[in-house]
Amino acid sequence: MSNIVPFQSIALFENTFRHQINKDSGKIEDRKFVFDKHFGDGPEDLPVDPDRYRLIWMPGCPHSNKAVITLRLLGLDKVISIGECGILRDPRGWVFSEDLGEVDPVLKIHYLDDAYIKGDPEFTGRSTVPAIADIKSGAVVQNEAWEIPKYLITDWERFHKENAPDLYPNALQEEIDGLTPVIKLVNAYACGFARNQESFDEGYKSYFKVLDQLEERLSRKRFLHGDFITLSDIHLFVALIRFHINYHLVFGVNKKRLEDYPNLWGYTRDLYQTEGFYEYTKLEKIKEHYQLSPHMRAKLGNVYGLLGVGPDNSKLLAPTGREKLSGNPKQKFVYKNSGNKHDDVNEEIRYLKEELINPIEKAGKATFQTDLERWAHIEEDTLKEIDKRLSGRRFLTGNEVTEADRLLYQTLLKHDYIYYYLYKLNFAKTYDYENIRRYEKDLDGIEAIVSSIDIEKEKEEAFNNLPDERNPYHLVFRGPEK
Ligand SMILES: N[C@@H](CCC(=O)N[C@@H](CS)C(=O)NCC(=O)O)C(=O)O
Repeated sequence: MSNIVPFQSIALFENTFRHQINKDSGKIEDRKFVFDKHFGDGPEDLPVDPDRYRLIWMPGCPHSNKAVITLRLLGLDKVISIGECGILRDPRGWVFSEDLGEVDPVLKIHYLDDAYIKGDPEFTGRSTVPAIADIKSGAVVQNEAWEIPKYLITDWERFHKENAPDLYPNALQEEIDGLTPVIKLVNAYACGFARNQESFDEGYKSYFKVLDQLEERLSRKRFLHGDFITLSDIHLFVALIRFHINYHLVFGVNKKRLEDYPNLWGYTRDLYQTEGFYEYTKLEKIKEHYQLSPHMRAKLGNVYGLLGVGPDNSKLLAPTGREKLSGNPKQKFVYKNSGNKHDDVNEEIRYLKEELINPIEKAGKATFQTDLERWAHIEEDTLKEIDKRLSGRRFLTGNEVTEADRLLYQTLLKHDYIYYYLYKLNFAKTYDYENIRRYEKDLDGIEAIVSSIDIEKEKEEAFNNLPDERNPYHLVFRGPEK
């Protein structure tokens, strides 16, 4: 996407903030957000229905980032789809500029604002991300940024993936809720958007005061509440990673860099290196959003639309050593006990069909990017879950080979030979998972299983059955080598 966008005047920028600026103090005040109903079973609640909602995010935005990380960690992308706005808004707000024809493929709108107006025809505020839209009506129904992650954890629990992490454990809820106002103080916008020196200085002081407190807290604990990642860490992470990439440079919170705080720096990297976090923390997009958005450029005086060259993000992947602070160094999450026994063959076949084969088929039919990502992630989750289970047992339901193993064996082969290539499900080969590899080798020695599938023939058919436009020269890939 081109970064050359019209430079908007500061007056236009101020106008878009009209509901947030207190004209007397020059400070940005909290707005009341219009769409803040709960999800639940009550008559006033938004129904907790699968396939009914679409979470709209914008990768630059910290609140969007935390909503999507939470959704992903819980495997809720199976029932709630994700739509993505481009990182540069125009005067009418967020645009689906990454999609074909710049139209969201599900809501069929160009501006997110149109979904806000469907939600409230009188709506005159700024349409913000994240926003959850009801696909049926096309209307935004929820946009409370600090609450969306919590709603996904609590109201949507019945749809969490198997063995989803417990991000808001009962025993910690009070502590987590108590820490939220502290995390809210990690607010670089107070400086970045300040309109006079006094409020800039006030914001600066309060920013580094809270960072000092958190630095100290994280010298004793791996994560904010101890050994495991919780909701609080998601809230803090999205603010710290932006401090590293942007706020220090362009918002003027420059007493220290994130790297100058050993604990906060290690902590941010520890989280960044966690699945669920890194896929949806798009570093380049974050950088471009803050530095090149017309309204930010106007405010920050980036007249020429230049982009800072740093920071060096390769450092984000270096080992952190923070596991030493944990009583459970190998585990970053605490899991709810799902109570699934997995010893019933029919139940196991149902599980494979629903959680593995169905997502694969949906991925194969995807016609737009966020849809492919969604089903690929679900397949990935299931393979990881199966890998975990196979660490404790020889076959799916125990020591005996069953129909379920036959189905899984065939699906794994097809994944590696066919779906990986034709459906672009290329996050891993099944043999990259240690326990699955052992399991496949084991089954390779069982004639009844091996003879149940001729994978070369299946592959040939899959390539040849593609419509002409998907395989214009009727080629069949020759690999992979067995
Ligand atoms: N609705 C949100 C606000 C979230 C928010 O401020 N999002 C920003 C992006 S990080 C936004 O969409 N701003 C609208 C704009 O810049 O036009 C809340 O509940 O706090």
